Amino acid sequence: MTAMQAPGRASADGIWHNLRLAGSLAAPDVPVAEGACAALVVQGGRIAWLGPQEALPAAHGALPRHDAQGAWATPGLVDCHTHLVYGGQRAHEFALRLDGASYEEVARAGGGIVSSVRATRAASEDALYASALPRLQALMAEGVCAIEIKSGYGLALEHERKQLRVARRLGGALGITVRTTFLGAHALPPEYAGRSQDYIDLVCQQMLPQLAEEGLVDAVDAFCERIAFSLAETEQVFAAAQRLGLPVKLHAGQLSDMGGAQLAARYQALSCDHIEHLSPQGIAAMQAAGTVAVLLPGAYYTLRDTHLPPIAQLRAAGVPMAVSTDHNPGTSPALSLLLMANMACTLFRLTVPEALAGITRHAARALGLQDTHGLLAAGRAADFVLWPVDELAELAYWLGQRPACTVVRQGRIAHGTGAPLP
Ligand code: DI6
Ligand code: FE
Repeated sequence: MTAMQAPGRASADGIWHNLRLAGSLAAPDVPVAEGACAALVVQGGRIAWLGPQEALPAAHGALPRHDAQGAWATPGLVDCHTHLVYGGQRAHEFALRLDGASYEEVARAGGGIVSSVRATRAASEDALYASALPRLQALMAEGVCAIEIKSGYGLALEHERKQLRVARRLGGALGITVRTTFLGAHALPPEYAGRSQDYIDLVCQQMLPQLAEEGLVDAVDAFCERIAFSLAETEQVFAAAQRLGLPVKLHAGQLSDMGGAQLAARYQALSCDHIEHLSPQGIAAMQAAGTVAVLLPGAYYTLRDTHLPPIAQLRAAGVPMAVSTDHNPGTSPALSLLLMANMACTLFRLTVPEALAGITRHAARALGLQDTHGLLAAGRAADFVLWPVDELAELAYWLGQRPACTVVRQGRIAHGTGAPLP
């Protein structure tokens, strides 16, 4: 057994023993009873073996050992929907809404997304990087090992590029998997007022092809809503993405049901996000296309929404449900994925295993990372989190205090707030 090691120092190859596994977060062929004593072997930055401790193959016996001291192990958490890179903040809108203004009223009065666009355009790339860095670090301290970061506060080529470059830089600097999503069709920039089609042409014909060419785009998203873009405009963006071979996602049904889920499903969207307003036809289309439903309880809570997403129907249809922070300065200034898991349970009535699958397995799928992330399984990256809690349900239970954890990335202790772990 090794003594406590400093972050980043642990040898990558090794046996992590005396840990507990949740069945729903490990590969189905791992024969470990819920909470039984398990072991995990890391070799070459990957999980080489995972199973009941007593079945550990002798061949691995010589590797260094790390005693997890009975901690629960989960895959690295995945935050699959964020707008993490932006200028400024919008606390004044919070106050306006407390005074009775609605999100739509604030947006129509020149606040909302467009006010973050002004601040983002005014910020340098380095300033955007410096403001996003501690936000990402906060999420990572809680176990996030893969994250999606959208553009959409630039709304012009150079400013969308700036956001996406910052997202890539953050991934490189912090050693976390970052998936970038181009959200040029987030809102109509003020200089295109009354010329929505011209802006969509710009998005489809210039911004997206150019940014894709620069290797800055992993997926394409649009905001299909009465205060944003129509179904027909959204489809033009999807068609442009398809021409470039890029997967799509959609902000749909946040304020109203415009049929976005059916459109997204026709384009085999990775995910449909928000979906408080979603018809049975939308659910059926998502199920048939394998599109993930991304639930964003932080935005629901912040806007004091009362229209619940159709959880029971999604569950009955077998649509995978992910849970994410939707971190953004307007509707979800949330920097705790575990708090979102809590809210998904309390507000949306997800079960704890559903919420935990929502921030791991299904979130990975919403990013197209289902073969590498979100599950503890042999062959996958050795990204996992050790939680010295009595019950795994504590991850979704505590409010306003992070459970301690030790984050292991590529087999190395990346950081930890845990008790003297391994
Ligand atoms: N839906 C959201 O929740 C964020 N974007 C979107 O399309 C909010 C954007 C904002 O208000 O800044
Ligand atoms: Fe969003």
